[in-house]
Amino acid sequence: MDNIRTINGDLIARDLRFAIVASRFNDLVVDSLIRGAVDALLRHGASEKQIELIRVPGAFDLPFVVRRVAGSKRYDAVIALGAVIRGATPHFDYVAGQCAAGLARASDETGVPVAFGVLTTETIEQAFERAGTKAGNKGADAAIAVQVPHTDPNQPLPSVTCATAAPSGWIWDIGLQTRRGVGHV
Ligand code: INI
Repeated sequence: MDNIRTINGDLIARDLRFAIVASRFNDLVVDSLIRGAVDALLRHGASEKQIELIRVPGAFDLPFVVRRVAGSKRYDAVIALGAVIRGATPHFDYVAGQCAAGLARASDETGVPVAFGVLTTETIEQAFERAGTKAGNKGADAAIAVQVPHTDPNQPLPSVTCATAAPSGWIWDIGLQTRRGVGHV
């Protein structure tokens, strides 16, 4: 391991502008995700001025708004938050599927990192467990995952950031697109 060139992403939110786009549906859960995301950004050096919150009706509506927000050039990264909870009909699959695919597309099309902080659970209990109780806070995880490393413009460019934050050690996994190819951290 000692001889392997390693690039580590910084967990530093200072100087970055974040948009949190969050759904109102299941707002008891989503509001906790928002609190987790904001708290994570502030603890990593962001100030409240660097964060804007945009609400949309439901998770299905996230991609449309996230696409516009990401394309606006006002933000370095977008954190999409929502909660889709399975009901008695196949509705869940359409809402969750379109939401995930649309958010990935918004990131691809704009080159702006979009974190997927949308819970997709079988029950309301599972959703609460992931919104600040026993299974952590996926809003906070999403906020940490989306921070892009600061690099010199002449250095490897952070492009689509596919960062995953491991809850145990805040380990980063950041895809960096370099001018010469793709390096993986
Ligand atoms: N939206 C959610 O965010 N979560 C859900 O669980 C959900 N369910 O189950 O229906 C949901 N539906 C609304 C949907 O996201 C749109 O807001 C609506 O269809 C209007 O476009």
